[in-house]
Amino acid sequence: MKVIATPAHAAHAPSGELEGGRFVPAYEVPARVDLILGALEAHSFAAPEAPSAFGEAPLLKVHGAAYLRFLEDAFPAWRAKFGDDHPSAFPSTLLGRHLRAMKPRDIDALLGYYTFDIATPLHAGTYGAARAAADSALTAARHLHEGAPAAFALCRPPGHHAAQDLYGGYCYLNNTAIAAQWLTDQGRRVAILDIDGHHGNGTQTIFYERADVLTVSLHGDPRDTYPFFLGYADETGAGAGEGFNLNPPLATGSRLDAYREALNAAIARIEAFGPDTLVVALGVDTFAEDPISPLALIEADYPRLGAEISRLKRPTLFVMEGGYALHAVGNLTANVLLGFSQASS
Ligand code: SP5
Ligand code: ZN
Repeated sequence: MKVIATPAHAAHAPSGELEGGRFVPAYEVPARVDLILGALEAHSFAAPEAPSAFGEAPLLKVHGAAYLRFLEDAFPAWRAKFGDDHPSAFPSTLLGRHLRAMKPRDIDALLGYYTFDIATPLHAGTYGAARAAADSALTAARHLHEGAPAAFALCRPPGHHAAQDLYGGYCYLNNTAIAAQWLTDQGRRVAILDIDGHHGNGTQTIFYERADVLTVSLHGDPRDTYPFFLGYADETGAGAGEGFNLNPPLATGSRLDAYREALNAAIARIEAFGPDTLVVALGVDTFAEDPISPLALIEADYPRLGAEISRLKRPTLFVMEGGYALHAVGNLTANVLLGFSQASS
């Protein structure tokens, strides 16, 4: 399987995030990529290939131009306002209910205009790393389009919580959606299966009113789990997209038996959609020992996830999303890919 990765992710190195009203060590850290690369090497995957630069055009098919400019300029503006001893940009005000979506000039407020949480840090290197991650997803997508049966984009920062003009959940550019859109633009029929433990709210929102891309997300019950405000079973799409979004319900704490029921429903819906290409938003924060996981899968379950996905028998692009149990993230990720490859051959 082709693996696309780049050291450029390391420029995004959050020192911490806000949790429970306190500044705690960040969960989404550069070591995640190194650990996954180490596991891939140990399992004899081919050496990773660096991404090519695709420029802004494929990003603009998914994200707004003003949003991209904001991401690029936010940290310099933050630094200009607060100085060097404020290394993490976080908003102090969010655009909540009963307020007007007026775009503020103040950088502190502008962060709150473009995000939906206060736990996603923006740093000096964030935009460059996010661009490199999107390029990784696009490069892997191009391999698929050129005939590779499977490819893995080791993206960091992740992307599935980011919508057209919204960041959050450690995500800035939606790598999965950008790759899916690019493949669609090449004339392919794409289904997205999101197996990160959190709802892929950004991906859902981006394609919500479209029938040409199917979005399916398996995740912990949003009543208990981030992102809380989207990801319910009655979100089935809107307008032309009605019927083209699926969130099979999964109880908090689910193990493999319950998980596979939801996965089977997802696979049946994807089969009925009849895609020629599958994009998997691959998060491994479904792991019982993950520090922010709502689900309870164990290590032995991960090859089975890959094997189940291979039943669809489609060219498959895996795009890395979450997974924060540092002692296991490498093996869990490699095991999904191995399970897929072994069942495919
Ligand atoms: C890509 C991805 O997996 N993003 C996840 C973002 C979750 N952000 C909120 C984290 C809050 C963690 N609080 C849970 C505490 C349980 N000990
Ligand atoms: Zn997640």
